[in-house]
Amino acid sequence: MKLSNKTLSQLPKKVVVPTYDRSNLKTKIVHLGFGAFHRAHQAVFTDILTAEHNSDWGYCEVNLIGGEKQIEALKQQNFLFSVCEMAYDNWSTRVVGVAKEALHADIDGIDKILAIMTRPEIAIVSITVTEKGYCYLPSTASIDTNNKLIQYDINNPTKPKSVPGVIVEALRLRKEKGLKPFTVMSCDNMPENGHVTRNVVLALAKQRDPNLADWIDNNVTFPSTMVDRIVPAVTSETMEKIQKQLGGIEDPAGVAGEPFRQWVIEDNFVAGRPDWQKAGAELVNDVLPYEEMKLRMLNGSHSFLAYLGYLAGYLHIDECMQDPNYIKAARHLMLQEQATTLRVEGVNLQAYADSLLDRYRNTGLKHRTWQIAMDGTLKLPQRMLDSIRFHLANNTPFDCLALGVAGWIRYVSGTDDAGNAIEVSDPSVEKLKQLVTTSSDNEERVLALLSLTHVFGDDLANNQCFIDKVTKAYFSLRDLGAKQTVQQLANNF
Ligand code: NAI
Ligand code: CS2
Repeated sequence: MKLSNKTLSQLPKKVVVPTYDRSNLKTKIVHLGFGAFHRAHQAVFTDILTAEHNSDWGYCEVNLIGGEKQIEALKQQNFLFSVCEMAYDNWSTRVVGVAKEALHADIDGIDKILAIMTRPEIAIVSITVTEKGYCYLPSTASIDTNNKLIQYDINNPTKPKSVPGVIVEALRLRKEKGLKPFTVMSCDNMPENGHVTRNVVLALAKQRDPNLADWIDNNVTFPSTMVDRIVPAVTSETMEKIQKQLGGIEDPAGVAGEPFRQWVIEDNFVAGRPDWQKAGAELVNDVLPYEEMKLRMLNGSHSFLAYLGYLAGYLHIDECMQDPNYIKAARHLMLQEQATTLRVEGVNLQAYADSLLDRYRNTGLKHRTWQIAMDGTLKLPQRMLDSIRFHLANNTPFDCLALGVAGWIRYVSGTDDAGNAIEVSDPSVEKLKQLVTTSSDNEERVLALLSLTHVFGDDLANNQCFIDKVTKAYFSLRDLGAKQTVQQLANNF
């Protein structure tokens, strides 16, 4: 039996279910990217707001690429889905009721999606589509005109496939109909994610019609957000546990994440917004200091643990936390090499670092190092390289960060320390493979990978101090393996 309005009453009593009248909800937000994270984060904030403060903000959930099953599941279960919180062995569950509609571009067609986005009452288009979805170049935060989806959208602007293309076409239709625009809110892990979104949307609009670009520039806002909740990809084991939580009822759209959640939002909305602050979000004028703190301390240490952990055979983050050297290195990276680069005020960064390590220890999460290691070409810049630039400019040490970059090079070279092949997943995977196969496993390999200027920029690709440090760390990884290299590094702290 599946989760639905009919089966709600059969759920175990401890499961929190929507007690509000769902028919009062109005679709005012279109969300692009009905992945694991959106369900456990923005949807939960909005659900709490509805349950506790009578909000009427409802969602149309959209997937453009991938995630067909989840959209189909939503449609079959009255748009209900469950979100479990995993605190070690102690799980709790909430059924979220704020989704009103759901569409998939490949199943329902892009016209239906655009039709909803051009309803007058749509006030916000929010986004969680991974860094890849923005079709941008991380070194410059500008649109990647070589991206296949962008090229397609330039030639087929009224049937777009990319996220920027869909937003541009929806805004064009709104302008044509004389409708007010909506706010575009990215909730992906990029620094100044609003700025990146604005850049790619404006660039594509300009290509099409400079007047449209001007209208968007003058009328649409792109607030930045800092988003945080660890929500690992759902495995069949997680699915079984979710079903157990639901007393045997199935929910193919269910997810499970850690209990912690944080959302800092730039308060810049052109057509109103839910009172998310009543559900625990923080509305601020400037999100960047918070974004940088989270991206460098959390995501930077995550990526460090992911590369060095995976190479050493640690398949999950909580396994890295069983190794005292990995803990020491991650804490050093957070406090000595990342916190020192930040401008956030009023946050106890030592307490923040310790709370992150505590979150990583959660054995309920089973967060795969492989999942975090993916898409490194789009993650390294904001997680490690901006801090490295700071250290180079200030002549301060960055041994952990250099080891993180070397770990990535070793990882994308395709073999772990036990000699097993690594399945590298990255939008630039073909280029990475080519660079690896045409370079020998020495300085040449390091230089080959660092020559990716869309990742490292011209500055780092040509900085001898950076190259030397990464090469030294790379040699240690190649000759001693990740465990011993991390141990040697940790011995110095
Ligand atoms: P997921 O794999 O469950 O979902 C990915 C979503 O992105 C799907 O809805 C898919 O349809 C969409 N997508 C992927 N590539 C796309 C493309 N090229 N164009 C359009 N849509 C595309 O991943 P999850 O866990 O939902 O994470 C998504 C993003 O959310 C992350 O990349 C990150 O930026 C952000 N995030 C995730 C957290 C987590 O712990 N899972 C926590 C904080 C932020
Ligand atoms: C992780 C993040 O997959 C990754 O790259 O570092 O998704 C991380 O779990 C979240 O940002 C936590 O908020």
